Amino acid sequence: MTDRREQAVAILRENRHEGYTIPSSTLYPYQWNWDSAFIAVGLAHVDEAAAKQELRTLLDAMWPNGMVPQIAFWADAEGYFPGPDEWEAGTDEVATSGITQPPMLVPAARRVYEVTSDDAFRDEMLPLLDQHLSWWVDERSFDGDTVYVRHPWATGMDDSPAWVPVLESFDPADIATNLDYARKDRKSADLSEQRPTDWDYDRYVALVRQGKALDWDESRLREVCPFLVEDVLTNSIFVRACDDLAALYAGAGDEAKADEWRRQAEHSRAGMRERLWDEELGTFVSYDRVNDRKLRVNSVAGLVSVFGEVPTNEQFGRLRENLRENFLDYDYACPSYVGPDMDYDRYWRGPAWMNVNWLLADGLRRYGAVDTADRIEEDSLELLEEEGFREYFNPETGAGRGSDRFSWSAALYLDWAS
Ligand code: 9WN
Repeated sequence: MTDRREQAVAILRENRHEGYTIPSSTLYPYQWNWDSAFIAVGLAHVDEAAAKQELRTLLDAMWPNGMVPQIAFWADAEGYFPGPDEWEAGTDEVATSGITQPPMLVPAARRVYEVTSDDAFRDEMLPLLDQHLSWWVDERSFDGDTVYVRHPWATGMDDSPAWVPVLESFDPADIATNLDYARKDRKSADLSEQRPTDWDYDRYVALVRQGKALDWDESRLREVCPFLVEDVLTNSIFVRACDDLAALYAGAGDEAKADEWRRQAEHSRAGMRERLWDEELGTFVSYDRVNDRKLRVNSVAGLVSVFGEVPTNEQFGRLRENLRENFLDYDYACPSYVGPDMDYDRYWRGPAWMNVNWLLADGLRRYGAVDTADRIEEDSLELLEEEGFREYFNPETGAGRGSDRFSWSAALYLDWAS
């Protein structure tokens, strides 16, 4: 075992609580949705039982309506805002946040199943994953094809420049009566430069307080929430999740269900190709349903559409050109965003993230773009070898940013290095 591999295993062990793994002991002390999915992918290489348990615990936090929350507050912890009191959401079993995150847990469950060949695990997962993806279709889709989210935190790319026009379209004071709060995430001067701005946070908090005031009632929020966005990243992962659920059903011999989810994947892909493609930028973009407009930003999120095999061959040609010209022109692949106001050090406004590189490399291989996928994986491994398991990295200098001993960076290292 290399030193780095041993360290990755140690970080996952350190960050492990009862049945789940926290993303970071300094910044994120609870269970997070898509973090647990990436963590399970890595754990499957070193501790199969823990990998399965990670996903079970996440699904234990699923709401009766099928929503899997962004955060599950299984145990008290200090140092994170907004905590359980701020959200006032959850189930009889566990307090949670009131929003979700990209349904990465389905591709992760398929991965864990493939590594473990545990049919009982697959059969236990199937109805739960089905319930979750059905929730997206029933509760979070205007047209039955693409799905929407109602908070920037739900996209996983919190301060992506794509959200700025939507966040500018409302006054936080119009949707929340009380806007007092204290951030807990800027634990050092460096972190202040690497985390979202106060302007962003004011809007994040206002959206949380609006949701809480309406008891997280989906139908009421659909009427009044100013942030209803068909996020390209969420949709790409959703499409892949439908395909992966279909594959799991097919393996279990349930052809009818497999067919149902294959059809959903095709339908959602078609909706994305029709509404989210931007020929000029050469990528897929997100869509603002409240103001009925494309959010035309060259974010790595659009490139991750390959993870769901969304681009047609023609679209892939353009997207690959865009990737090569605009995203691979840095020492380290792949910046999260390129364009005006790109900031190499600030969160989702420029830095490279390991989970996105992982999704992108996986998708590029599906299109046979092996060299590009290799370049992204090699850069990622180099960053992790040189800087350690940081949360994100400056794409020009490679300097580690954000939290250290970050779980999904450790987990995905184990996947790449095995
Ligand atoms: C809000 C846990 C999460 C990730 C997100 C990342 C960051 C949280 C925050 O950390 O968001 O969910 O407080 O900044 O943006 O992708 O899941 O690692």
